Amino acid sequence: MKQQKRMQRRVFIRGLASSAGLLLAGCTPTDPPTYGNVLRMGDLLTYKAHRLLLPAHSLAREYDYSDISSVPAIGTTNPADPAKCGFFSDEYGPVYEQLLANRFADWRLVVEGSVARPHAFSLDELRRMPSRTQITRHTCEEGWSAIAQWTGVPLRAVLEAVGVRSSARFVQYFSYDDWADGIDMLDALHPQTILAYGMNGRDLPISHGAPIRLRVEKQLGYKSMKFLRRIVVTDHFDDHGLKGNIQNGWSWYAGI
Ligand SMILES: Nc1nc2c(c(=O)[nH]1)N[C@H]1C(S)=C(S)[C@@H](COP(=O)(O)O)O[C@H]1N2
Ligand SMILES: [Mo]
Repeated sequence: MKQQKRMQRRVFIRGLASSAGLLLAGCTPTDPPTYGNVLRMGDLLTYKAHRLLLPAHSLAREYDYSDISSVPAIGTTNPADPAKCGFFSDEYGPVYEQLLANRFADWRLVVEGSVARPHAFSLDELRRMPSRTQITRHTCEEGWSAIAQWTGVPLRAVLEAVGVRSSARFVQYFSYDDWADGIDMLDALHPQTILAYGMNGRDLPISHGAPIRLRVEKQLGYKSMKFLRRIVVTDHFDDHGLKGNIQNGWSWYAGI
């Protein structure tokens, strides 16, 4: 159903695309481009306005224990099961099933790209790093929001461990249901941007992205990718083509 809506929107967007291309000629090469997509031109303005006006690392509101509410599990709730997966991957679905069978002992988060020391982190390694716990509101683009407590390692600590090069501008991330997305370095280094392995004091449940999901508290819920597989630091923007959000009708920048 959702897939179908996205398709219709994509066709509409394509129709408008050619006329908008000219208007965007003024973008710099490192801006998140909108590829001449009229509906996405506002995103670039939002992005630029947020980056100009908001203090770089203003915190998303944090809540009290008593504010925690139930969080629906939506989108993919198990990448190994085509029936519970928005975009089941023939390549990574079976891999996830194996990892699940071994309780993620063999899971590794590859962190590579524009870094000095690429590394494949085990779950134990990440758990041994400094941790942060935060109670925040998850806001879904579909109109609901919910509050939960998340525990994990700040992405900043992981990036420091691999030694991000000074030319790096973006952090791209990939999941076992074969999504691809990215954030700029400002959001990547934000203190509340964490690789979460805990939710409400327990291990992150499968349906919410086990063993690790990203939490990007300054953007809408879909940027908080579940079932993380790989992270790539890049010097340039990447929209990830058909696997990314722009061509599926979603904003690349979804700041709130
Ligand atoms: N890998 C992956 N990450 C994902 C999704 C998904 O389907 N697959 N859905 C996104 C959307 S739209 C939302 S609102 C949240 C839902 O997280 P939850 O299931 O923990 O509520 O995850 C986001 N991250
Ligand atoms: Mo969402």
